[in-house]
Amino acid sequence: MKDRVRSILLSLGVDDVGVASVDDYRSPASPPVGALFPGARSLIVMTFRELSACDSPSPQLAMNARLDLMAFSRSVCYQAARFVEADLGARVMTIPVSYPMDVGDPRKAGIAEISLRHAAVAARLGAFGLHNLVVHPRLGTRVLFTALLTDLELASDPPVAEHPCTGCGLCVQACPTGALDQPGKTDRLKCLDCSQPYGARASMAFWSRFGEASPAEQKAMLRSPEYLRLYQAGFIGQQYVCFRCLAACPVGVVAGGPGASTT
Ligand code: B12
Ligand code: SF4
Ligand code: SF4
Repeated sequence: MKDRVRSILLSLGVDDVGVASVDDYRSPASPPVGALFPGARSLIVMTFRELSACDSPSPQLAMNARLDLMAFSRSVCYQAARFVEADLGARVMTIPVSYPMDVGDPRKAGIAEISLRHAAVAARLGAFGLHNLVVHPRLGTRVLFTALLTDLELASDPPVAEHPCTGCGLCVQACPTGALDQPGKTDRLKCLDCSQPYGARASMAFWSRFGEASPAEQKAMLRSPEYLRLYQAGFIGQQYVCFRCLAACPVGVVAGGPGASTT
């Protein structure tokens, strides 16, 4: 059964697939799986390789590749879910790359329904590196994850042979805001302000200043680069302008090509 699921997912374009029994998924900050899907037994975790556009000095091109990957992985995840329901007769829920999240509840700030890093570790697709991201032994850290939560009973995959993070520290040094300086913890707000500068916090700051400005100042504010960037984010959705911890990790990256190519 597991081999059949794996081979269908690989044929859809997933770069690697791992399976975890729900009992092996341990993410202390996340909600219990049973509260999301009573009767869930397994997580099928999909790995998608980032393009080398994450090396680009152009945030627009780097983000465009991320949007491509998010659209592709969403489509593949949905197709995989339909296969599991229709062909295997199981119940299934799809886990998104990031959004939607419960952004209105301050107790859940930065916490998704399922932590895909913990799911990937449970599915033996890699291990946490010094940058608190998961490093895949072959594809490195330039990967995103999605997952299916299902009531199919599947055993966890065997563990990865070696810890893929060498401890070189390049990822921590690459972070422009020191968000990774404390081992095992990402400073969420430092990272957010740097990597997603057109998100909710920036929007709130803009509109607070707008409310207190004179009519002439308001007119100027609506023609400012700051407003135009927030406006674009409003219809594109969240935009990352920093990929440095992810791009700095040498694991799985072959030097010497036009940009970096992965094995
Ligand atoms: C919210 C969120 C964020 C928040 C972080 C909030 C947080 N503390 O997790 C912010 C905006 C800061 C963020 C930033 C980034 N994110 Co983000 N994010 C998410 C999201 C949507 C939810 C994460 C979550 O639920 N966290 C809550 C719980 C799990 O966190 P936690 O228990 O506190 O665990 C943390 C620590 O305790 C530590 N940790 C836990 N156990 C262990 C064990 C060891 C040994 C170590 C060393 C550390 C460690 O690592 C965790 C990270 O802080 C996930 C998608 C998802 N559904 O999982 C993507 C996700 C984690 N993000 C991802 C990425 C790529 C990024 C960025 C590079 C941005 C970008 N340009 O893409 C940066 C990297 C920041 C970094 N180096 O940590 C990827 C990671 C892929 C990978 N290879 O691991 C994910 C999985 C998206 C995806 N679908 O692939 N993200
Ligand atoms: S995404 Fe950028 S700001 Fe956030 S932790 Fe990584 S390097 Fe630092
Ligand atoms: S850059 Fe070095 S320390 Fe950071 S995750 Fe990769 S191998 Fe580990």
